[in-house]
Amino acid sequence: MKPEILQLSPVLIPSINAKLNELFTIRPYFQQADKEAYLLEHAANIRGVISGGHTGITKAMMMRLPALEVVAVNGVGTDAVDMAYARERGIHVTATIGALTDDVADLAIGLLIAVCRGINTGDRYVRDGKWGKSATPLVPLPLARQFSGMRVGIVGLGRVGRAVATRAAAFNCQISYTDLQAMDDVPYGFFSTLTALAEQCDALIVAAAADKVEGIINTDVLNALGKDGYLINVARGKLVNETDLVDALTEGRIAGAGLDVFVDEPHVPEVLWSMENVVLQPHRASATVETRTRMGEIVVVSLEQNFRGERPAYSLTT
Ligand code: 8YV
Repeated sequence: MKPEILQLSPVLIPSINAKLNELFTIRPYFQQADKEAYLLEHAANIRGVISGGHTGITKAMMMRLPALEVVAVNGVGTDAVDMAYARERGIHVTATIGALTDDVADLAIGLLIAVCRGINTGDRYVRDGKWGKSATPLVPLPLARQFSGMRVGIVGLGRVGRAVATRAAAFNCQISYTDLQAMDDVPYGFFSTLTALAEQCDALIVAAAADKVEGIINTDVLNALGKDGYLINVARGKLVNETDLVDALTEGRIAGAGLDVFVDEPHVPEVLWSMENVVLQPHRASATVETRTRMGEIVVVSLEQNFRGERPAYSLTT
C-alpha cells in the first residue's frame, strides 16, 4: 500500500505532481471545501505531509496525525512549523535548502531596481498613453534614483543574504550587514544593530529567517533608514512591523519599498496599492519553473528517503 500524504499547499509543477501521485496516495487537503470532514476521514492513515514555507504546519495539526513521520516543506522557511514539537515526536521536517537562493536574491535586486528606477511607474506611463502627450514631457515623470553604487544593508547574511550581497557587489554597491554575529569569511561591514545598519545605508534588504524574531523593522529602523532610503523584504512579512512601514511610507519618512511578503498573506494593506514608490509582489520570489522544479524534487526525494527507512538528507529536526 502506498504511503498516504496530506498535502497542505499546492505544488505547481505537473511533472512533480505526477511523480508524487505515482509514489504516494496524495490527499489534497488544501483543495477541500470541508477540511474538517476530510481530516476526520483520513487523519489516522497520514504518514507524511507536504506544505509550503508560508503555510507550514501547526502543533495542533500534527497532533491530529498520529502516524505522521515526515513533513516535507516545499520551501526553505520553517518558521510556520512547530519544530520543537516535531523534534519531540521524532518527525522529520525537511526544507528545500539551497534550491531557491538564487531566485530570491534575484527578486530582491529586481525589486530594489524596480522601485528606485520607477520601472512600474514608467510602464504605467507608457500603457496609459501618456508618453509624448504632455506639453512639458519631463514634468509627469520625475527622474529616478541610481541603483549602481548604492549603499546596501543586508538583514541576515545567510544563503539568500550572501547571494544578494554578491549581486549588489557586481553593481558596485557598498555592502554591509547585520546578523547575530559578525562573520569572518566575508569582506562586508558588520553592524550589531539594525538601526546602526539602517543609518548608513540607502537600501535595507531583509533576508533573515523568521523563526525567532518578528517586527524587527520598526519605526526606529525606518527613521534611521531615512527619507532617501528604500526597504526591500523577500523574507517574511512578520519581520516588518507593517503598521510602522505603512506610516513611514505615508508620511514620506522613507523613499519607497519593494515587498514580496506580508504579515497576513494574501492581504496587502490597501493603502500601499496606490503608492507609486512601492512595488508589490504576491510572495513569488521562488516562483520560477527551474526553482520550483528543484524544490519539488527535494520534496519527492525527502518523502522517498523517509519511506525507505532512511533519515531524509534535508531533515532539520532529526
Ligand atoms: C514559497 C517560501 O513561496 O521558501 C519559503 O519559505 O516562503 C517560498 O519560497 C513557498 O514555500 C511555496 O510553497
